[in-house]
Amino acid sequence: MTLMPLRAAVWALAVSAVLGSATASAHDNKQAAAHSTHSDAARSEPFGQPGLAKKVARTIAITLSDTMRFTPDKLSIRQGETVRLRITNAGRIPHEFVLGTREELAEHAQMMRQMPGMIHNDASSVQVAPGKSADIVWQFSKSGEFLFACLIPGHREAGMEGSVTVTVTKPPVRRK
Ligand SMILES: [Cu+2]
Repeated sequence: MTLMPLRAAVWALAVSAVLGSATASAHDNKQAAAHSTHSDAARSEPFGQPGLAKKVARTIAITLSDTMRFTPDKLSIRQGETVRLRITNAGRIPHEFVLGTREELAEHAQMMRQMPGMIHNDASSVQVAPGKSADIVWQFSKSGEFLFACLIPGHREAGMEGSVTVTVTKPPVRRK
């Protein structure tokens, strides 16, 4: 359970930076924690790790819409592949893209309900303003089934969720 407090702290920092002082004061202690652990930001997650731009194998364009959908909403990735997710908000209201395990997203959604207006911005999540795009470069170093969702209250519930399948690829057969 060391993961969640750290992420909570990082997000609280982002919220403090964006919202007014009334909210910021409530997060001062977490803000300090976020500073002290900031160098951990590039660590690996159960669903992979931040990728290097020079290792990007392909770019996948994902559109976020006010109909509470991601297009596409299913991604297929080979284990080890580094991809650039180019996330475009085609709607008129803010949306976000948060990548994670099913369990993590459920916990994050709970936090969002407690802290409305919270902004997700770290290596595996981004909030995108209407008409804007943002990139996430991610290496899917672990196989499995993962999710992405918009955790703005009400959006995921309305269907704003997608899945990532990371498949193990066999090493190439070497012939002599
Ligand atoms: Cu949304």
